[in-house]
Amino acid sequence: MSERAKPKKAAKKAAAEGGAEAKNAAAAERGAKVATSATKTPAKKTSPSRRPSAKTAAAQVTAAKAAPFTKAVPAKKAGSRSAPAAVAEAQKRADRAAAASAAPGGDAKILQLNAHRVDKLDTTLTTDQGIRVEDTDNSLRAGPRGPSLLEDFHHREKITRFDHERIPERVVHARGSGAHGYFQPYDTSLARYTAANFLTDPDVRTPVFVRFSTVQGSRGSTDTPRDVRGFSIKFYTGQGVYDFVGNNMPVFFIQDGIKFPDVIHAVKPEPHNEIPQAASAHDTFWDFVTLQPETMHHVIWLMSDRALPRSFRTMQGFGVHTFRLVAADGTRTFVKFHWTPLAGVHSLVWDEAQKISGKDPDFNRRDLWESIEAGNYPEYELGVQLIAESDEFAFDDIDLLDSTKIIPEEVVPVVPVGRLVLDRNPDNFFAETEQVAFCLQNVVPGIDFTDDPLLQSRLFSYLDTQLTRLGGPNFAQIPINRSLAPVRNHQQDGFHQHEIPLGQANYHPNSLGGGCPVVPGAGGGAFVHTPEHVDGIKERKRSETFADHYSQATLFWNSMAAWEKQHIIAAYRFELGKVTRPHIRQLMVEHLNQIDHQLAVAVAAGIGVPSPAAGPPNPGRMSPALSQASMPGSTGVIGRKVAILVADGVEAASLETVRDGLTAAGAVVELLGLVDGAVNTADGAALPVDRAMNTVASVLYDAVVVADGDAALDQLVSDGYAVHFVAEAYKHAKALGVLGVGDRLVQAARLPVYEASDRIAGPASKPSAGALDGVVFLAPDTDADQQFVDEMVIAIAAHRHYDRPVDGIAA
Ligand code: HDE
Repeated sequence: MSERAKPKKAAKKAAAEGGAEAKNAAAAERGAKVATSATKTPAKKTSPSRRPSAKTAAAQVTAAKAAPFTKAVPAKKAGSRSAPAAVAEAQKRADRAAAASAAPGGDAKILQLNAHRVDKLDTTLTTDQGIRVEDTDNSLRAGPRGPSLLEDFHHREKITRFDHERIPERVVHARGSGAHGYFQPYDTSLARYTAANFLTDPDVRTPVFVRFSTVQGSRGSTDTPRDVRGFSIKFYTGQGVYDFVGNNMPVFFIQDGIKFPDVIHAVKPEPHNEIPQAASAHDTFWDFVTLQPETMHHVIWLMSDRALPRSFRTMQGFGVHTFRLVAADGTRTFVKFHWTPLAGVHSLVWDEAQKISGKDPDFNRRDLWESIEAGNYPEYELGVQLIAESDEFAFDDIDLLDSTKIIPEEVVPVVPVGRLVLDRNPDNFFAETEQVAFCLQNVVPGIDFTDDPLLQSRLFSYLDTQLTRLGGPNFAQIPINRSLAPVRNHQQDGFHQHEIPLGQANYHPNSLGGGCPVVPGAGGGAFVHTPEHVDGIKERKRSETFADHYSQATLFWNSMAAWEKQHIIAAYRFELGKVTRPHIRQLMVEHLNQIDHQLAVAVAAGIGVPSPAAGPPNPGRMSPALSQASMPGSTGVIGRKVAILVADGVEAASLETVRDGLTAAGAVVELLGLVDGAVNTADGAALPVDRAMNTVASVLYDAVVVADGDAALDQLVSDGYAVHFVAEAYKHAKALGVLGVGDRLVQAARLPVYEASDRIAGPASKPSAGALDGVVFLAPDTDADQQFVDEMVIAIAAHRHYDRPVDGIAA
């Protein structure tokens, strides 16, 4: 809607309507036709089983934390801080207009982006000025062998544009992958706590853009380093843009943002030689860590499997800080945000992660892209931990403002409130994923900050960094960053201004512009900073309540399954084993001794450091929810990748039963031949393969099946690549399916599979179909059936089988 179209007394009118522009939220900018009310699409509740229902959880909170939640807060009278009904209604309409309609491709953000999409199909090559180009392969020259001429504007423009294609990469989180989707609350249960409509109206589907990232590496670095993962979500709500900028770990290295440049300098490649890329296993990181013990809790998370997500689909997201929810009546509640993937929380093993870095450095990015293309939409449940403001000091050992601490779920349950679905890949990496600008300060009414000193520092940093990265202050106009709610203010000019503001009045207050844009005031749906009494002495001092740096690291360690503990020990040994200064290793062992003596002893034994004397006693407290074992997921084998190894002479019947059965269960199954093309089956048919084995590797799959057929096995057992493929998959604890004489490959790989179980003494006594530590056999001369497929599904869905004795396997 043009400003010019407004009547002179627009100010009065807009005020009377409580922000008339809000009605046009989604269509505002370019007259795009958007339904003004969203299709009713109640969210399906898909909460993982371990989650309490909103009701029971609320009851638990009440019981655990007592009254404040349950106290009915008297509704304020008209004229108080709560928005007038008309404003609320207008806001609701704006939300719905901004929300996605149920039809794919019909959401408001897509419509907004459509206006910027450029299709090159059936077009003619032009310069940036629209002048048709005669020839783009030969520069203008004085004769075919003569010098190029300066007047060749097409040549110069083409080269100049190329010279300036790069923008500065993000100073952290440079490597990332993005996807579009939507968020939808399950019900109105949060309405008591927040005025943010997108969290409380189950009819509203809010379009989102999500970017996952690693922290340490450069833009072109591998997807699978040992690292924290970023989990950022831009919500295009009817109340404006809300940015959630979180990580896949619920705590952070430092307590005060002023230390951020230090921790990042320490972990990034070292300054003198720019080595190592995307890795924390080097002296400067561990030097910093050992001298800054507040890092200990986050570092043990970093040493855990959480730092090696199998997929962006299989990792959690956390807001890390305590934020606030603010209800329409002003009631404030502390909140911690959790995202839990429906596919479960699953990780790679470290050896695998390192190999993937070479075999497919785009592993996580590719997985996200391919999952969405295949319709296996990544899905996450939003859960909240709610703490009444009056309970701020109710936790003896946790300061809510300290981002190195969690609140265990057993103390305050996580209440499921909605779901996030990623269902569309970006059209263009640079335009969307690279240019998206997340800013922690982008909040909408109903969400507010706390005094967490880490959070406060971030409130400055994100806007500031975009100025350099995106070349000026107008980055919010870049299509991927544009709000769906109307943007009207007197900010102006600067690099890359895309709008043409009309009228004379570029200041407030004004009469020349009819007083517009109107300042709606607290009652007009505006964001109001939560009023809070502040009193303090100006000083550089950290609160005493931030002093404990070890007890939650101990809590995390105690909560791990045995295999998780083994992986953590191995990770410390690996990382510290790369540290060249003995005094740093020594000091780290002393810190570990504060966390758990056995952990310290185990790590010391691997890095040539003397075993420490007994440390402080471990109180043994646990939080079972911290273990990945508690989050197997509910989507079975959907999206899991399975390789079937084949060669000429393969028995087709069993193979096809297994392939079709696993595909029907949602797995992505690929036939790998020794070479590409097709293999001849035992009955003489040509069976196309998907890839040659040497173009991939077992590390790129979740499970491996060895096909049946004597002639096929003759070839597979004499091919080192095939033998290694199976051995490596077994070593990495993956499900293995062995059809008939496929067992010969298991034996060629010298897998200790038979010794591994009491149930089976040796190959001769194999059951006709049976799983053994994730290895499922089919007896020779038997056709695979549904039972075999079902057992494979169970074995694959379990993700990994860490009880296997794998130390002796050379792979
Ligand atoms: Fe960030 N962080 N951060 N961070 N952060 C950035 O902003 C910063 C912190 C996180 O996909 C930068 O746009 C400071 C915690 C993610 O584009 C920068 C501090 C958490 C992303 C910045 C922190 C995060 C960033 C660099 C300490 C988890 C990627 C590029 C006070 C809750 C966003 C950019 C994307 C990116 C600053 C700590 C998450 C420099 C100063 C804690 C997911 O502004």
